[in-house]
Amino acid sequence: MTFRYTLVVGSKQLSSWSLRPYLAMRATGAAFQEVVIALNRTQTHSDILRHSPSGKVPALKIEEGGEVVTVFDSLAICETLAERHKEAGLWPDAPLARARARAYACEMHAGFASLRKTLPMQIASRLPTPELSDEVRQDIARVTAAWEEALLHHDKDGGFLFGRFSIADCMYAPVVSRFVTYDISLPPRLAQYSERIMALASMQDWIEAARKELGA
Ligand SMILES: N[C@@H](CCC(=O)N[C@@H](CS)C(=O)NCC(=O)O)C(=O)O
Repeated sequence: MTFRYTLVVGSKQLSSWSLRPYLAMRATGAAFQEVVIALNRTQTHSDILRHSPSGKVPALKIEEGGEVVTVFDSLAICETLAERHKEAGLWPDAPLARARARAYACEMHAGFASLRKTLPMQIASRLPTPELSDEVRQDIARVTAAWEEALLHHDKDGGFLFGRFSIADCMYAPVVSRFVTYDISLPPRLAQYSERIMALASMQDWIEAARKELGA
């Protein structure tokens, strides 16, 4: 059946939630149109509501068989893409690795509020490290411990958290970018992982678009 995708995202410099399904979409190789909504403007909310009933981006519109379905929420979009494009292998094949990868993705989706607040995504910028509270340090320690543990098991299989690039990597890619932006140093294995994520063609394209938003 033929289908058409439109991915609605927020400003690329800022919208960490939008980056996640964008990377998943790019990993499927499927064609898609993109609508970028500028965040932090007076009209942002009404602009988003024209596309997404949740009033939040990202949203994925799927036109198929005479129907248009809007999937909102980053993780729901990633899950939908994984199901519709099984060949992309967006979740690990092995059931136990898949279970762990899901736990990683959900932990990111639901948590790390202090880290997200103190180190907001500004993907095309390089900024001084701000004062880090104990809560932020705890978030950083938990993220880095989780990455270490996954990479220890799977590094040799492809260099991503669960070997092959997966939704777990999509979910953490904005955190990788925050560590780069705010110069948070990482141990060698994690620094290599960070370089691998930052070097993805999809990530580079997103960052280039963010630079253009800044007029750089
Ligand atoms: N849980 C949602 C969070 C989405 C979210 O908070 N998106 C922000 C942009 S990154 C947003 O749409 N903010 C609305 C606004 O700025 O008016 C998801 O995972 O997609």
